Amino acid sequence: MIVRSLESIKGSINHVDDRNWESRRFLLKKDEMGFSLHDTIIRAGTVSTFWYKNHQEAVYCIEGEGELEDLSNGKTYPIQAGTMYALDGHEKHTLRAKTDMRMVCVFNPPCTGRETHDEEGAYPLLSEEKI
Ligand code: 9YT
Repeated sequence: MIVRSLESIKGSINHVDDRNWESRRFLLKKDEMGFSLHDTIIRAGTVSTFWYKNHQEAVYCIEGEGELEDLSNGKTYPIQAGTMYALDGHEKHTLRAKTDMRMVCVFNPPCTGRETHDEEGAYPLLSEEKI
């Protein structure tokens, strides 16, 4: 069994800080669960375009509000605490955060640890990396 607290992840190697967001990564590939689990804050006022070509991602918003735009068809969706979206088609998308948004994210295949977005908004498919 694996038991981890957010407090133990804050400030560790599994706390990844990027310009528009910070990600506290609870479970990674090396945990061998078949997915990774992240607690992410998207910063208020930021606009981010992501395109997970190599991953599927489900995102459950538990705090804050913003807007999601599916760039494959131009549709927009309000996102607030209690709303989930799943990128089952690897959709390129833009997230506009009105407030800080706290998101619980699951990635398949799992992230290995230190991924940040490349210039296209994707995470590379990294090989197994024991940190
Ligand atoms: C919602 C989203 O995709 N945020 C970017 C960060 C990512 N979820 C992560 O690595 O936690």
